[in-house]
Amino acid sequence: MKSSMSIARALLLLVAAAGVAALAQDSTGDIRPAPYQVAWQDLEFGVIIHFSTNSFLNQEWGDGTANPSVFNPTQFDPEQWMKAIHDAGAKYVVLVAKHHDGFCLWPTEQTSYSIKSSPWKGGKGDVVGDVARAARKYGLKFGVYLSPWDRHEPKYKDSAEYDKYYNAELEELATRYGDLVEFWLDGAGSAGHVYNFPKIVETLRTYQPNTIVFADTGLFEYGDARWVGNEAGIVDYENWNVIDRHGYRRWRPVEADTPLRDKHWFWHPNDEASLKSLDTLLDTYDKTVGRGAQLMLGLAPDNRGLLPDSDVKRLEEFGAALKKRTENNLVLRRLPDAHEPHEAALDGDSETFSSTLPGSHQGEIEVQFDHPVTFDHTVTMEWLNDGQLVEEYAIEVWSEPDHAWKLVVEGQAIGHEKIDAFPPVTAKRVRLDILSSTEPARIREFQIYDWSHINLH
Ligand code: FUL
Repeated sequence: MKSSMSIARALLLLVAAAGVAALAQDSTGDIRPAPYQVAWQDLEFGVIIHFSTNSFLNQEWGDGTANPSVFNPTQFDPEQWMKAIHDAGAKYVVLVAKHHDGFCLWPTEQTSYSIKSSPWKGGKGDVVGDVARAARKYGLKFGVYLSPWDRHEPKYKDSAEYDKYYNAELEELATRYGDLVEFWLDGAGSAGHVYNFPKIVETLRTYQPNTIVFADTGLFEYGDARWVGNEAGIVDYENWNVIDRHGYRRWRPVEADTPLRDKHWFWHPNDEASLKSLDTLLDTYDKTVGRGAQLMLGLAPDNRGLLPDSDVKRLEEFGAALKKRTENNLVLRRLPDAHEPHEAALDGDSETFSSTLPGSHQGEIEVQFDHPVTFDHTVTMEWLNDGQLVEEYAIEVWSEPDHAWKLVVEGQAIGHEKIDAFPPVTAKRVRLDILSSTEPARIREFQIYDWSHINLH
């Protein structure tokens, strides 16, 4: 059964109109994603950019006393950043518009502690505007990080006064720079401070109804996506999109943020040794995107206002390697089957999906070849609009001598995408075995690769 998403959506509408219980909500929350959440999950890979007074002062956390005069990049060129980001294969950019030191990268009317007071472009510049424009020029979506913790602003001492200040800053960002793909609500440094988060989210939503609010679990109820819990770029658990906090269940996909230069979000001089290797980046990708999460890679323009050449080169290598890995999907060389029931899961097109039989909680998607193929990775994707339905699955190969299916790998969550790695196996028949799904499984893609034999360097 070949289903296209648009047909499926139309069917869903019919089902909804008929009031069928399939669309029921959990009594404590909606356990399916909102459309803007699945759209965001499809982006898979984004970057977060840290560039501020810290970039000129060799520090990670400014204390809010830096003189704005230090901010003076001589070769500021966000298009150079965007080209590298685009080449890496990332789809969105979050710019830190204000970090914990309180220095604002746009000409805000709320404080003079901003680029207006810097020598850069005679105080007439707008980093946020320039970066947003450059991102869109390269087809990248744009979002912002506005640190709640503010170590400069005197109003910070008074929660109610600071809430007004923060809301006014947020309103500027939410109204001046077009659609925001993501808004980072970072909890760092804020322990003990009381914020009016309902009001903050209300301000954002008034102008940006479809922005993904990223929040750590402390701010769970306000977020649309959650922090992975580390900055190492690893999802180290079964990744379910629905999580529970005190009986409050919500669809909260995970985003894993990790910097390109180990442990450094801002640029530091003489720091090339911390640049992550291509192998590390690929491993990070497999442990984030390959475990159903978003990867958010931290990039740090230097004090010239450029991404360092070494970082640009690494980003290009990363993008080229990711591309090369997807070039030889062995499934596309399978034997044709006129009655292929799962063509849509095998067509290499993640815009289509195939369902297991109505009413079923199990099912198989089999691929046959005319000669044995050797492979060591599979990529499996679920269509999530109706929820994360697969609870347990296996990849198996047919053993001719034993006349039986042999287990290659077994897992639980698939989610947006699951990359499975295993020692090379050789077989003429391979199958994805859905061992348990809450409703008929919807599989967007089942792909088979031999990655250990391609040169990614
Ligand atoms: C953290 C911050 O404290 C770091 O400086 C950085 O901005 C990182 C992305 O988030 O919470």
